[in-house]
Amino acid sequence: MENLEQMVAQAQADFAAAADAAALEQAKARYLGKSGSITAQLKTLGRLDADARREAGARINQAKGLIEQALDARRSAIREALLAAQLAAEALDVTLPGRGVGLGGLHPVSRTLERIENLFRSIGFEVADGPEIETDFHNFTALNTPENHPARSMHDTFYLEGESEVLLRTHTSPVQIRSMLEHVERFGHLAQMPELRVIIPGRVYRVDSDATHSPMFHQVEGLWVGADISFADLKGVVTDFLRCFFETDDLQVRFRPSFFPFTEPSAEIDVAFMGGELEGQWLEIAGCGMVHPNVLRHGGIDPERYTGFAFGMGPDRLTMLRYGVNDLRLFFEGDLRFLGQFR
Ligand code: 2U9
Repeated sequence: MENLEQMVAQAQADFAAAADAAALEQAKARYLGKSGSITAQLKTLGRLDADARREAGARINQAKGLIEQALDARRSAIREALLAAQLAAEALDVTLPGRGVGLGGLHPVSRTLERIENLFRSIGFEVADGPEIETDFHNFTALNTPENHPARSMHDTFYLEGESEVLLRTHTSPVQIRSMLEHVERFGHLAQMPELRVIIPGRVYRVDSDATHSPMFHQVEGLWVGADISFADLKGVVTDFLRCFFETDDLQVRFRPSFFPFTEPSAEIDVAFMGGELEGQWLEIAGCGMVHPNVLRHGGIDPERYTGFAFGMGPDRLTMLRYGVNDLRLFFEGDLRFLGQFR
């Protein structure tokens, strides 16, 4: 009979060296399998007499017990090591703060539009909108644009394919024409028509594309028509609006004579800030004027009885000035590191 103690020691060493469950099962077979060495020992018992068999049987079974114990211990150790590795791999630090879903915010130009709308609403203006695909009449003719005016050319205006009278509006002014016509239809039969006060924010289109011009951009236009509306009203409303918009009473505003087909007289509006980087510099930010009598007539309003003022500005540029941004393209690149600062 082989040395059982050596066999047990060898089995314990083999089991300890088995790196995984499969290697351990192979090692087990060498001792406890059908042709394993312990099994072979048990087979020799039949050849012994009763006393010797009892004595040898007890010793072999004790060795077998020790080997089975070592096997179980190694099995548990391998299972535990496997579990520990799995837990380590899937480790989750539940004490870390959550990443959060992140709330969206309004685009800075949308914030400017909301701000302009709210300021004008507070002095009795309505906000209106209208179609971006317009007729030549509403976009040009009703606005006193001469037949041969360069703005009407295909170099400056997008026309719908095969159409000479249907185009993408080049300003929001056609909505003002529509507003006047609607207003007259509603109230024109009265002896004294109520005042019309409306602002129109929206997208406009021009054939123009370079670093500082986009073929689509935004405009906000305003119109106030009534029995006694003067250029003084225009100056007061626009100056108050600009001081509220930029949140400073120290803003200088000047009206510089200009020309537009749809207003007479017309002016460019310049502002100068009293502090900051742009201190004292005149910056052109809008255009305005008294609505031309021909334009009032196209809107169904009698220019002998009513007058009105109108103005137009670019909210993209106003947003740059309000937030001190010096590159227009930043607004339209969609970079959240930039846009996230305006929440
Ligand atoms: C009607 C009558 C008159 C709107 C006006 C301007 C002057 C003007 C520009 C400013 C910046 C366009 O976006 S911009 O480039 N606009 O200079 N707009 S008066 O006049 C109107 C509009 C409608 C019925």
